Amino acid sequence: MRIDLLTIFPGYFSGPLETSLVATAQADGTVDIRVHDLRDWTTDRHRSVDDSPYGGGAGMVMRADVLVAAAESVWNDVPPGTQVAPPQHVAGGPRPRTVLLTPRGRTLTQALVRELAEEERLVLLCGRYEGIDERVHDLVATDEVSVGDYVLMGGEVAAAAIVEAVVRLLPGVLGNAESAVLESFEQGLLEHPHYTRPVELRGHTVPEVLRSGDHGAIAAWRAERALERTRQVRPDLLGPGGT
Ligand code: 6GU
Repeated sequence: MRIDLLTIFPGYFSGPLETSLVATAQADGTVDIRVHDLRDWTTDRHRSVDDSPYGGGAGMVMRADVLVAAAESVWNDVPPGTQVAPPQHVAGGPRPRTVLLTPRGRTLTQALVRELAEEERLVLLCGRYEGIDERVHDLVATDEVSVGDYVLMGGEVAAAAIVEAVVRLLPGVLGNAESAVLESFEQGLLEHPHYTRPVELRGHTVPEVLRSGDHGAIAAWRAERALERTRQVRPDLLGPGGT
């Protein structure tokens, strides 16, 4: 898979992309991640990616002309400044899945992550400032995604979250194929508790059943604990009635 990140803070991604399994997945060719600086598509002396809003009001708005030009270049894999004709065109087929990260998007779920992980290419466009010119929504984004009901200063953290969630589903990234399936949410529940050694710590002991060797009893205990935890913390995952 190839992932292109469009941001005004390219340096932000050096940590997340150079760490752990995401770094390994790039090194072994499982994923090709490219970070682009949106300012490379500006044409004015100040390299402005934002401007004041029509109609007035506080704050700045990200410019559609810069974002559309950047998306067209990245879609077609051509350098900044290259004209794409006709506009909006993508050589060789439909535009890649292009996700605009914005608090007004639909909330990221594991179901959407699974869907995104099936794509050949992903383009993640990080919003900044108070808003984004509506024509970016019209002309560029195939999806608009938020990572929760709170407001960040920009979409970079959200894009990094998508990269992690998607890359871990790519073939060969997780050592144990099972662990991708058994994690929280893949079964619609939060995870059961985990324990490793020592068996006793400051008076807290590992539940007897986990040391019993009775795999049926262990599976039943885990299922119960997962359900109990989900009821307590995320009853919404259980649907109406809480079953
Ligand atoms: Cl994607 N962007 C911003 N700015 N805030 C958010 C978000 C995204 N998701 C949740 N809050």
